[in-house]
Amino acid sequence: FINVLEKCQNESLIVLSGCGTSGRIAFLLVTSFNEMLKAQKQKQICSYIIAGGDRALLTSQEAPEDDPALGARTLDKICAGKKHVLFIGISCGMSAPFVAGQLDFCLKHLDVFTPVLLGFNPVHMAREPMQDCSFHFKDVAERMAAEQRHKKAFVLNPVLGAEAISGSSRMKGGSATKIILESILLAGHEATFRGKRTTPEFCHNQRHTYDFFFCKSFISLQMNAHVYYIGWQTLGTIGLTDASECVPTYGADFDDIRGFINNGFREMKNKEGDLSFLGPEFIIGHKDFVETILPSLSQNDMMLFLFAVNDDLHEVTALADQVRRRTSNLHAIAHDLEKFIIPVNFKESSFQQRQRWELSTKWCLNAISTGAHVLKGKVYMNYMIDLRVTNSKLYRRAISILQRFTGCSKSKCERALLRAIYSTDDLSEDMASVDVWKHTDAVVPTALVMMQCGCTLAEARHHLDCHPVIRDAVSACFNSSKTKNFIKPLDSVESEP
Ligand code: S6P
Repeated sequence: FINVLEKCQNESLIVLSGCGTSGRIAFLLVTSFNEMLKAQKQKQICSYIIAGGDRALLTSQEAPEDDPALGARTLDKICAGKKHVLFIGISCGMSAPFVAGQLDFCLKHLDVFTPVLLGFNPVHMAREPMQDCSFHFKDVAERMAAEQRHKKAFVLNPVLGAEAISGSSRMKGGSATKIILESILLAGHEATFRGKRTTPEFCHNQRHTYDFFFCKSFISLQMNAHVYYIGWQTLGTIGLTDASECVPTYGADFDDIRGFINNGFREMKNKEGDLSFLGPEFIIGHKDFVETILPSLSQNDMMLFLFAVNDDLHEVTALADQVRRRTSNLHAIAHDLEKFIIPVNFKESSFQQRQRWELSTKWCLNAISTGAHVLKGKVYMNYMIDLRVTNSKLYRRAISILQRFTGCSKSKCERALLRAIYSTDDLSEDMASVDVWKHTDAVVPTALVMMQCGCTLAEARHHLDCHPVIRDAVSACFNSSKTKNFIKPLDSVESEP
């Protein structure tokens, strides 16, 4: 890192890249770090890549994650003309083909690139075969580890307790990614420009706020109302990120939980600029909120303001006044300077302070949206069974969830999943051979019910329709499957109370 910063800065670049949440964290870190460099009148030397481009900052774009060639091409393009590139590829599960393609590209051009892999699995557990590709993630990770011996490449893969066991990067590695890369960026910067070594100090978890907030947010979701995060500066980005993750992870609608940021895309400072023309999911400014959401805001909708004491508090108060006229269901995660007494030897810069606020806000929002979806019944026995099967990773995850609950073979589970995906009880041979994971319907619960009860697709769907809460539908299926024919013929099923 220091090497890249010290070299001629016009010829050097630091690139952070990832898919989904890993790409969103890359974006947040790069924009914040560049802002800090700009404030210090230094060259903004960092750049981010997110699979699927800037639209993936706000919406789930899981399919480009499967394309290693696209990853390599995108990296090649942004590094054109550079002589020294520090590339940090982030894949929490050490699985994303997009990132593997980039690391492979770097390994072939070690004269220019210093590749770093950040993930939370041991190298031997990195993902094996990849679709349409002559190499796979494990192979790339092993080549990285081999180059590490010569200090040509680096693998950062701490296995951090719960980081490795959750099914979603927002919980699995997003926070650790942020902590580790912030430490590296800041420590490298301090060492280069100030000649000192630093160890950033991290914040406390504001856990006491969680219970209250996620009960409130659950009530809103359960009543088919909404949760709105209204954030300022990077806290707005944290809100947007948390909201966008709920769609692929819980099969949520994009407007169940939504984020808004002051000044919209101007504040985001993303590469592709204003994307609001792409549709309602890309309407993100406070002004947009006031114009499009506020007039129909109800008492059941939950409002959560995210700001710090150094944000424009007049603006915060003015917006809060407007909201209060429509609902009293208004809450805030507000960061203040006074409340913490930080010992002298832990004195932090304003940049570090902001990082601490971002991290604690991320934890609060992850807990709030996770808690709300758990209470809403989107999780069964700790598994997020209502996931969207939109890429190869999620396709595999869906099959392994089916295996775990039914105890059936992989091929039997895959066939049930395909029946649900193609909406048919009669699978043809070629149905299994195309990119099936480009489907966005929530199909895992349907396949689970079909398998557990040995019923048809129509009967499984009817069973799910009778139980609007997914967890109840699956529990009922497992509790009753000992009783043969528990799913009654379609025309004799009574409606649920
Ligand atoms: C978010 C969700 C995905 C991942 C993405 C990258 O909660 O789990 O969007 O962020 O698939 O995963 P990874 O393991 O390569 O960082």
